[in-house]
Amino acid sequence: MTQPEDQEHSAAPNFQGSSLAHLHETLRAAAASSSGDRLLVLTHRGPDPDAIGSLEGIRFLLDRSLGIKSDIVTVGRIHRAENLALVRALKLEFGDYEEVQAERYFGCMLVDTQPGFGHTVIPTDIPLLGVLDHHVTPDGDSASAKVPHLDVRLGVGATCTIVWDYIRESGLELDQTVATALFCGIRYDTKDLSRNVSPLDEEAYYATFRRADRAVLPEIHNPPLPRRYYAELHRALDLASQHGPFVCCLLGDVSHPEFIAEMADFFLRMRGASWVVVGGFVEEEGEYVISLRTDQAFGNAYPLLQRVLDGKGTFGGHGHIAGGRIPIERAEEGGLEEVEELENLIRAAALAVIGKDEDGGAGPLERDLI
Ligand SMILES: [Mn+2]
Repeated sequence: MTQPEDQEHSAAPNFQGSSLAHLHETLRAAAASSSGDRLLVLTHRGPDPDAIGSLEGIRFLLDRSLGIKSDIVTVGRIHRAENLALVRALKLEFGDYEEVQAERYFGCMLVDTQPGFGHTVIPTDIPLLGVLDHHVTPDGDSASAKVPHLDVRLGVGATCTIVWDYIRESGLELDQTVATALFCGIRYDTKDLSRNVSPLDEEAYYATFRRADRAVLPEIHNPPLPRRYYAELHRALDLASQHGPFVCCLLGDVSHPEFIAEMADFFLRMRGASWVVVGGFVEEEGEYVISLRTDQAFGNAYPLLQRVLDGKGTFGGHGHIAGGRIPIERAEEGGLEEVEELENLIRAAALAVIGKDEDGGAGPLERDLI
């Protein structure tokens, strides 16, 4: 499976006319044959700005344009300071997945993820009616194909852009909170239009920025960091090693998955680095989480992660970003040995890509960062 980035993948799927009308018709038909009168909206575990913005945007669209009341519920705590600041600054409120009462809902929708991803849970007793996403459908995901309103646009940099496209089609004017949330999603998933960007992302970025609350943007961009963050950063710097164009940082235990993604972005900024693998075991979630990044010149991250994971766990990606998760069987007992073994396999597979053998011989020289 490859990661196409050409223009045709930026377009909405052919819903025989309007995407908005198709979504509306799908939801209306489901609501008519159910006793539930609300729609449940979900995303992946530990939502990032693109997920958070998409959730807010879709709630706004459903309410104001389609007259459908919805509830947003999230799974997994938000840890990253920037993401917490986004929720706090915009006073966003999400429900708890554990408290969902299925009978209240005629259906559910997923944004910024698909049913086959390991970091995504959906209730089994609520029909999944819609998916808006920009990731490659994971291998073996048969559930996505059955979703009545499936809008997956691989060439688009942010799910917020897709949501904005629906809002634009509806003719609604963005309110300030929704515009700010959507802008943040597009800004962080495309790194201010510098990666995975399509013309639609550009349009959405400027349109949402025009209406965004500029006073809160710096607060979200540079929030205060907890003390613990600096300790974790110290460990990451200690553990990272460089092998020519490749930087590897396998952290053992880590407090939350967003830190892994953040470190991947951070190490990719190093001069001379063109691809990066960062991984760590998140005990709370019972999974080993891995992030892979490539620079503009290096090419797509997805097939590279496929090689590094070598059939383990679930993974996905778009453009220069890819991520995967591997369940740790004995997570309750700390999973120590298992994590160590896994990290050895990941390191060996990644080093094989740059021509190093199992013992780390041949290929580019290994250097500690510090
Ligand atoms: Mn996204």
